[in-house]
Amino acid sequence: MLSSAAASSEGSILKDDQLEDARIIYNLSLNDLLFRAQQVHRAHFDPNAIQMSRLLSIKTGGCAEDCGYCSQSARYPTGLKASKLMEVERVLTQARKAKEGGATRYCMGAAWRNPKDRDMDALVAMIEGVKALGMETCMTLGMLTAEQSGKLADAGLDYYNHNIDTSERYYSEIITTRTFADRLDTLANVRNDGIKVCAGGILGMGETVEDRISMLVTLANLPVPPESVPINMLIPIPGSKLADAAPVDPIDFVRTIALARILMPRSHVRLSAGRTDMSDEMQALCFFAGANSIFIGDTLLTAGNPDEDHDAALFRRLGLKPMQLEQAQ
Ligand code: SAM
Ligand code: DTB
Ligand code: SF4
Repeated sequence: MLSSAAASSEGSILKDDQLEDARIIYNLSLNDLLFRAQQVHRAHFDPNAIQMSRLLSIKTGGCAEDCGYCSQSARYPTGLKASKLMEVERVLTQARKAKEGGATRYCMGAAWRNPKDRDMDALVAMIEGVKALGMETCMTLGMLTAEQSGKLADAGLDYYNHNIDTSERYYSEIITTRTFADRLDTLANVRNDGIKVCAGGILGMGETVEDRISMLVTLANLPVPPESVPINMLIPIPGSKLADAAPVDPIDFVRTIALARILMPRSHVRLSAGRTDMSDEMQALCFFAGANSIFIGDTLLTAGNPDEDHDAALFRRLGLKPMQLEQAQ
Protein backbone atom coordinates (compact mmCIF):
# COMPACT_ATOMS: atom_id res chain seq x y z
CA MET A 1 0.00 0.00 0.00
CA LEU A 2 1.14 3.51 -0.71
CA SER A 3 0.87 6.42 1.67
CA SER A 4 1.84 10.03 1.53
CA ALA A 5 4.36 9.31 4.25
CA ALA A 6 6.01 6.82 1.90
CA ALA A 7 5.89 9.44 -0.83
CA SER A 8 7.71 12.03 1.18
CA SER A 9 10.20 10.04 3.22
CA GLU A 10 11.32 7.04 1.20
CA GLY A 11 11.92 8.45 -2.25
CA SER A 12 9.79 6.93 -4.99
CA ILE A 13 6.55 5.35 -3.82
CA LEU A 14 6.47 2.88 -6.69
CA LYS A 15 7.94 -0.56 -6.85
CA ASP A 16 10.15 -1.22 -9.88
CA ASP A 17 8.33 -4.42 -10.85
CA GLN A 18 4.93 -2.68 -10.99
CA LEU A 19 6.35 0.01 -13.21
CA GLU A 20 8.01 -2.56 -15.45
CA ASP A 21 4.75 -4.53 -15.86
CA ALA A 22 2.94 -1.31 -16.77
CA ARG A 23 5.66 -0.35 -19.27
CA ILE A 24 5.37 -3.75 -20.97
CA ILE A 25 1.60 -3.36 -21.29
CA TYR A 26 1.90 0.23 -22.55
CA ASN A 27 4.39 -0.83 -25.24
CA LEU A 28 2.38 -3.76 -26.66
CA SER A 29 1.45 -3.41 -30.32
CA LEU A 30 -1.51 -1.04 -30.46
CA ASN A 31 -3.79 -3.86 -31.64
CA ASP A 32 -2.76 -6.09 -28.75
CA LEU A 33 -3.05 -3.27 -26.23
CA LEU A 34 -6.53 -2.25 -27.41
CA PHE A 35 -7.72 -5.87 -27.52
CA ARG A 36 -6.59 -6.40 -23.95
CA ALA A 37 -8.13 -3.13 -22.75
CA GLN A 38 -11.42 -3.97 -24.46
CA GLN A 39 -11.47 -7.42 -22.83
CA VAL A 40 -10.96 -5.86 -19.39
CA HIS A 41 -13.59 -3.23 -20.13
CA ARG A 42 -16.20 -5.81 -21.18
CA ALA A 43 -15.57 -7.90 -18.07
CA HIS A 44 -16.67 -4.99 -15.86
CA PHE A 45 -18.88 -2.60 -17.85
CA ASP A 46 -21.43 -2.33 -20.60
CA PRO A 47 -18.99 -1.35 -23.39
CA ASN A 48 -21.49 1.02 -25.03
CA ALA A 49 -22.57 2.99 -21.95
CA ILE A 50 -20.87 6.29 -21.16
CA GLN A 51 -21.29 8.06 -17.82
CA MET A 52 -22.04 11.77 -18.26
CA SER A 53 -21.02 14.46 -15.76
CA ARG A 54 -21.59 18.21 -15.90
CA LEU A 55 -19.19 20.78 -14.45
CA LEU A 56 -19.87 24.16 -12.91
CA SER A 57 -17.28 26.62 -11.66
CA ILE A 58 -18.80 27.78 -8.36
CA LYS A 59 -15.82 30.05 -7.60
CA THR A 60 -13.75 31.24 -10.52
CA GLY A 61 -10.21 32.63 -10.77
CA GLY A 62 -7.91 34.46 -8.38
CA CYS A 63 -6.37 31.21 -7.07
CA ALA A 64 -3.26 31.43 -4.86
CA GLU A 65 -1.70 28.25 -6.32
CA ASP A 66 0.76 28.33 -9.24
CA CYS A 67 -0.38 25.29 -11.30
CA GLY A 68 1.36 25.90 -14.64
CA TYR A 69 -1.59 24.70 -16.72
CA CYS A 70 -4.38 26.70 -15.13
CA SER A 71 -6.36 29.72 -16.34
CA GLN A 72 -7.42 30.41 -12.75
CA SER A 73 -4.07 30.93 -11.05
CA ALA A 74 -3.56 34.55 -9.97
CA ARG A 75 0.16 34.09 -10.76
CA TYR A 76 -0.26 34.22 -14.54
CA PRO A 77 -1.68 36.90 -16.84
CA THR A 78 -4.43 34.71 -18.31
CA GLY A 79 -6.97 37.55 -18.49
CA LEU A 80 -9.56 35.65 -16.43
CA LYS A 81 -11.82 37.75 -14.21
CA ALA A 82 -12.05 36.43 -10.64
CA SER A 83 -15.43 36.05 -8.97
CA LYS A 84 -16.76 35.15 -5.52
CA LEU A 85 -18.43 31.90 -4.44
CA MET A 86 -21.76 31.57 -6.29
CA GLU A 87 -25.05 31.79 -4.42
CA VAL A 88 -26.56 28.41 -3.58
CA GLU A 89 -29.80 29.08 -5.51
CA ARG A 90 -27.88 29.95 -8.70
CA VAL A 91 -25.95 26.70 -8.44
CA LEU A 92 -29.18 24.72 -8.04
CA THR A 93 -30.77 26.43 -11.07
CA GLN A 94 -27.77 25.36 -13.19
CA ALA A 95 -27.90 21.84 -11.72
CA ARG A 96 -31.56 21.48 -12.75
CA LYS A 97 -30.63 22.36 -16.34
CA ALA A 98 -27.79 19.81 -16.26
CA LYS A 99 -30.19 17.10 -15.16
CA GLU A 100 -32.57 17.97 -18.02
CA GLY A 101 -29.55 17.66 -20.37
CA GLY A 102 -28.92 14.05 -19.24
CA ALA A 103 -26.13 14.49 -16.68
CA THR A 104 -26.22 12.01 -13.79
CA ARG A 105 -23.39 13.62 -11.83
CA TYR A 106 -22.96 17.30 -11.00
CA CYS A 107 -19.37 18.44 -10.37
CA MET A 108 -18.80 21.76 -8.62
CA GLY A 109 -15.31 23.24 -8.83
CA ALA A 110 -13.72 26.10 -6.92
CA ALA A 111 -10.44 27.89 -7.65
CA TRP A 112 -9.09 27.54 -4.15
CA ARG A 113 -5.94 26.19 -2.54
CA ASN A 114 -8.40 24.99 0.11
CA PRO A 115 -11.89 26.02 1.27
CA LYS A 116 -12.18 28.43 4.21
CA ASP A 117 -14.30 27.34 7.16
CA ARG A 118 -16.68 30.26 6.48
CA ASP A 119 -17.53 28.66 3.08
CA MET A 120 -18.55 25.30 4.51
CA ASP A 121 -22.25 26.07 5.16
CA ALA A 122 -22.83 27.15 1.56
CA LEU A 123 -20.98 24.09 0.24
CA VAL A 124 -23.10 21.82 2.43
CA ALA A 125 -26.29 23.48 1.13
CA MET A 126 -25.14 22.97 -2.49
CA ILE A 127 -24.50 19.27 -1.89
CA GLU A 128 -27.88 18.78 -0.21
CA GLY A 129 -29.70 20.73 -2.93
CA VAL A 130 -28.10 18.85 -5.84
CA LYS A 131 -28.69 15.48 -4.19
CA ALA A 132 -32.35 16.40 -3.72
CA LEU A 133 -32.55 16.76 -7.52
CA GLY A 134 -31.56 13.10 -7.86
CA MET A 135 -28.03 13.56 -9.16
CA GLU A 136 -24.73 12.34 -7.79
CA THR A 137 -22.62 15.15 -6.34
CA CYS A 138 -18.94 15.83 -6.87
CA MET A 139 -16.81 18.70 -5.61
CA THR A 140 -13.27 19.83 -6.33
CA LEU A 141 -12.18 22.52 -3.89
CA GLY A 142 -8.45 21.98 -3.39
CA MET A 143 -6.91 20.55 -0.23
CA LEU A 144 -9.22 19.49 2.62
CA THR A 145 -8.56 19.00 6.30
CA ALA A 146 -9.99 15.85 7.88
CA GLU A 147 -12.64 18.05 9.56
CA GLN A 148 -13.73 19.68 6.29
CA SER A 149 -13.84 16.34 4.53
CA GLY A 150 -16.03 15.00 7.38
CA LYS A 151 -18.50 17.87 6.94
CA LEU A 152 -18.79 17.28 3.19
CA ALA A 153 -19.27 13.55 3.80
CA ASP A 154 -22.01 14.23 6.37
CA ALA A 155 -23.79 16.44 3.81
CA GLY A 156 -23.85 13.40 1.50
CA LEU A 157 -21.08 14.28 -0.99
CA ASP A 158 -20.64 11.30 -3.33
CA TYR A 159 -17.29 12.12 -5.01
CA TYR A 160 -14.30 14.36 -4.42
CA ASN A 161 -12.10 15.25 -7.40
CA HIS A 162 -8.47 15.85 -6.57
CA ASN A 163 -5.98 15.13 -9.33
CA ILE A 164 -2.38 14.07 -8.86
CA ASP A 165 -1.89 15.55 -12.35
CA THR A 166 1.43 13.89 -13.23
CA SER A 167 4.20 11.68 -11.83
CA GLU A 168 5.73 12.26 -8.42
CA ARG A 169 9.03 13.04 -10.22
CA TYR A 170 7.60 15.72 -12.53
CA TYR A 171 5.16 17.32 -10.08
CA SER A 172 7.43 20.18 -8.92
CA GLU A 173 8.02 21.24 -12.56
CA ILE A 174 4.31 22.04 -12.82
CA ILE A 175 3.32 23.20 -9.32
CA THR A 176 5.56 24.62 -6.60
CA THR A 177 3.00 25.85 -4.05
CA ARG A 178 2.11 22.35 -2.80
CA THR A 179 3.62 18.87 -2.99
CA PHE A 180 2.61 15.53 -4.44
CA ALA A 181 2.39 14.24 -0.83
CA ASP A 182 -0.10 17.05 0.00
CA ARG A 183 -2.32 15.70 -2.77
CA LEU A 184 -2.14 12.16 -1.41
CA ASP A 185 -3.01 13.43 2.09
CA THR A 186 -6.28 15.00 0.90
CA LEU A 187 -7.11 11.85 -1.06
CA ALA A 188 -6.60 9.84 2.14
CA ASN A 189 -8.85 12.24 4.12
CA VAL A 190 -11.76 11.93 1.70
CA ARG A 191 -11.35 8.16 1.41
CA ASN A 192 -11.36 7.80 5.22
CA ASP A 193 -14.67 9.66 5.34
CA GLY A 194 -16.29 7.30 2.82
CA ILE A 195 -16.39 9.80 -0.07
CA LYS A 196 -15.69 8.19 -3.45
CA VAL A 197 -12.48 9.37 -5.10
CA CYS A 198 -12.06 10.98 -8.51
CA ALA A 199 -8.34 11.38 -9.24
CA GLY A 200 -6.42 11.55 -12.49
CA GLY A 201 -4.14 13.87 -14.37
CA ILE A 202 -3.20 15.82 -17.46
CA LEU A 203 -1.26 14.73 -20.54
CA GLY A 204 0.62 17.25 -22.66
CA MET A 205 2.52 19.21 -20.02
CA GLY A 206 5.97 18.24 -21.35
CA GLU A 207 6.05 15.04 -19.31
CA THR A 208 7.57 11.82 -20.63
CA VAL A 209 5.71 8.58 -21.38
CA GLU A 210 7.40 7.21 -18.25
CA ASP A 211 5.80 10.02 -16.18
CA ARG A 212 2.36 9.08 -17.52
CA ILE A 213 2.91 5.41 -16.70
CA SER A 214 4.17 6.30 -13.23
CA MET A 215 1.12 8.53 -12.59
CA LEU A 216 -1.24 5.67 -13.47
CA VAL A 217 0.68 3.15 -11.36
CA THR A 218 0.45 5.56 -8.39
CA LEU A 219 -3.33 5.85 -8.84
CA ALA A 220 -3.79 2.10 -9.24
CA ASN A 221 -1.77 1.51 -6.06
CA LEU A 222 -3.71 3.82 -3.77
CA PRO A 223 -5.10 1.77 -0.86
CA VAL A 224 -8.36 1.73 -2.84
CA PRO A 225 -8.09 2.80 -6.51
CA PRO A 226 -10.13 5.88 -7.48
CA GLU A 227 -13.69 5.15 -8.62
CA SER A 228 -13.23 7.83 -11.31
CA VAL A 229 -10.04 8.55 -13.23
CA PRO A 230 -10.17 11.72 -15.34
CA ILE A 231 -7.53 11.84 -18.07
CA ASN A 232 -7.28 15.42 -19.30
CA MET A 233 -5.49 16.57 -22.43
CA LEU A 234 -3.90 19.94 -21.68
CA ILE A 235 -5.96 22.87 -22.93
CA PRO A 236 -3.16 25.38 -23.52
CA ILE A 237 -4.08 28.63 -21.76
CA PRO A 238 -2.52 31.81 -23.18
CA GLY A 239 -0.52 33.56 -20.44
CA SER A 240 -0.09 30.38 -18.35
CA LYS A 241 3.30 28.73 -17.88
CA LEU A 242 2.32 25.90 -20.24
CA ALA A 243 0.80 28.07 -22.98
CA ASP A 244 3.26 26.71 -25.57
CA ALA A 245 3.55 23.08 -24.48
CA ALA A 246 3.89 20.61 -27.37
CA PRO A 247 0.67 18.68 -28.09
CA VAL A 248 0.44 15.00 -27.10
CA ASP A 249 0.63 12.40 -29.85
CA PRO A 250 -2.96 11.09 -30.18
CA ILE A 251 -1.82 7.45 -30.28
CA ASP A 252 0.16 7.97 -27.06
CA PHE A 253 -2.98 9.48 -25.54
CA VAL A 254 -5.02 6.41 -26.54
CA ARG A 255 -2.32 4.10 -25.15
CA THR A 256 -2.50 5.94 -21.81
CA ILE A 257 -6.28 5.50 -21.66
CA ALA A 258 -5.87 1.77 -22.40
CA LEU A 259 -3.28 1.41 -19.65
CA ALA A 260 -5.59 3.21 -17.19
CA ARG A 261 -8.39 0.79 -18.10
CA ILE A 262 -6.15 -2.27 -17.62
CA LEU A 263 -4.60 -1.06 -14.33
CA MET A 264 -7.96 0.09 -12.88
CA PRO A 265 -10.51 -2.35 -14.32
CA ARG A 266 -13.48 -1.23 -12.19
CA SER A 267 -12.90 2.53 -12.39
CA HIS A 268 -14.71 4.95 -14.65
CA VAL A 269 -12.01 6.35 -16.92
CA ARG A 270 -13.06 9.83 -18.00
CA LEU A 271 -12.06 11.32 -21.33
CA SER A 272 -11.91 14.72 -19.71
CA ALA A 273 -10.59 18.17 -20.78
CA GLY A 274 -9.36 18.72 -24.32
CA ARG A 275 -12.08 16.99 -26.36
CA THR A 276 -12.63 20.10 -28.52
CA ASP A 277 -9.12 19.53 -29.90
CA MET A 278 -9.69 15.81 -30.51
CA SER A 279 -11.12 14.40 -33.73
CA ASP A 280 -14.20 12.20 -33.51
CA GLU A 281 -11.97 9.32 -34.60
CA MET A 282 -9.55 9.91 -31.72
CA GLN A 283 -12.43 9.99 -29.25
CA ALA A 284 -13.80 6.76 -30.75
CA LEU A 285 -10.42 5.11 -30.19
CA CYS A 286 -10.39 6.37 -26.59
CA PHE A 287 -13.83 4.79 -25.99
CA PHE A 288 -12.57 1.56 -27.56
CA ALA A 289 -9.52 1.71 -25.26
CA GLY A 290 -11.85 1.79 -22.23
CA ALA A 291 -12.83 5.40 -21.58
CA ASN A 292 -16.42 5.34 -20.33
CA SER A 293 -17.15 8.78 -18.95
CA ILE A 294 -17.16 12.35 -20.31
CA PHE A 295 -18.07 15.88 -19.32
CA ILE A 296 -21.05 17.17 -21.26
CA GLY A 297 -21.96 20.79 -21.87
CA ASP A 298 -20.13 23.45 -23.86
CA THR A 299 -18.05 24.75 -20.92
CA LEU A 300 -15.80 22.90 -18.49
CA LEU A 301 -14.74 25.26 -15.68
CA THR A 302 -13.46 28.15 -17.78
CA ALA A 303 -12.55 26.46 -21.07
CA GLY A 304 -14.62 25.07 -23.91
CA ASN A 305 -16.01 21.56 -24.44
CA PRO A 306 -17.81 20.15 -27.51
CA ASP A 307 -21.38 21.41 -27.82
CA GLU A 308 -24.14 19.00 -26.90
CA ASP A 309 -25.36 18.55 -30.49
CA HIS A 310 -21.90 17.45 -31.55
CA ASP A 311 -21.68 14.93 -28.71
CA ALA A 312 -25.19 13.62 -29.43
CA ALA A 313 -24.21 13.10 -33.09
CA LEU A 314 -20.97 11.38 -32.06
CA PHE A 315 -22.89 9.04 -29.72
CA ARG A 316 -25.29 8.18 -32.59
CA ARG A 317 -22.43 7.50 -35.02
CA LEU A 318 -20.65 5.26 -32.50
CA GLY A 319 -23.76 3.55 -31.12
CA LEU A 320 -23.03 4.78 -27.60
CA LYS A 321 -25.65 5.53 -24.97
CA PRO A 322 -25.67 7.47 -21.70
CA MET A 323 -24.99 5.29 -18.65
CA GLN A 324 -27.93 5.24 -16.26
CA LEU A 325 -27.31 6.17 -12.65
CA GLU A 326 -27.76 2.60 -11.38
CA GLN A 327 -25.13 1.33 -13.87
CA ALA A 328 -22.73 4.07 -12.81
CA GLN A 329 -22.50 2.97 -9.18
N1 SAM B 1 -8.62 24.07 -7.34
C1 SAM B 1 -8.95 22.69 -7.31
C2 SAM B 1 -7.75 21.80 -7.51
O1 SAM B 1 -6.80 22.22 -8.16
O2 SAM B 1 -7.78 20.68 -7.05
C3 SAM B 1 -10.03 22.30 -8.27
C4 SAM B 1 -10.12 22.85 -9.65
S1 SAM B 1 -8.83 22.39 -10.78
C5 SAM B 1 -9.15 23.48 -12.10
C6 SAM B 1 -9.28 20.76 -11.33
C7 SAM B 1 -8.37 20.06 -12.30
O3 SAM B 1 -8.61 20.53 -13.62
C8 SAM B 1 -6.87 20.20 -12.13
O4 SAM B 1 -6.37 19.35 -11.15
C9 SAM B 1 -6.36 19.80 -13.50
O5 SAM B 1 -6.09 18.42 -13.54
C10 SAM B 1 -7.52 20.15 -14.44
N2 SAM B 1 -7.18 21.27 -15.32
C11 SAM B 1 -7.08 22.57 -14.96
N3 SAM B 1 -6.72 23.34 -16.01
C12 SAM B 1 -6.57 22.51 -17.06
C13 SAM B 1 -6.19 22.72 -18.42
N4 SAM B 1 -5.88 23.91 -18.88
N5 SAM B 1 -6.15 21.65 -19.24
C14 SAM B 1 -6.46 20.41 -18.76
N6 SAM B 1 -6.81 20.16 -17.48
C15 SAM B 1 -6.87 21.20 -16.64
C1 DTB C 1 -10.78 17.16 -14.12
O1 DTB C 1 -9.91 16.27 -14.07
N1 DTB C 1 -11.03 17.90 -15.19
C2 DTB C 1 -12.06 18.87 -14.91
C3 DTB C 1 -12.51 18.48 -13.49
N2 DTB C 1 -11.58 17.47 -13.13
C4 DTB C 1 -12.69 19.49 -12.46
C5 DTB C 1 -11.59 20.28 -15.07
C6 DTB C 1 -11.04 20.54 -16.43
C7 DTB C 1 -10.68 21.98 -16.47
C8 DTB C 1 -10.29 22.40 -17.84
C9 DTB C 1 -9.85 23.80 -17.89
C10 DTB C 1 -10.90 24.82 -17.57
O2 DTB C 1 -12.10 24.65 -17.83
O3 DTB C 1 -10.49 25.88 -17.07
FE1 SF4 D 1 -5.98 26.83 -8.33
FE2 SF4 D 1 -6.93 24.40 -8.91
FE3 SF4 D 1 -6.14 26.09 -10.88
FE4 SF4 D 1 -4.32 25.01 -9.30
S1 SF4 D 1 -5.70 23.90 -10.71
S2 SF4 D 1 -4.42 27.17 -9.91
S3 SF4 D 1 -5.39 24.91 -7.37
S4 SF4 D 1 -7.84 26.37 -9.50
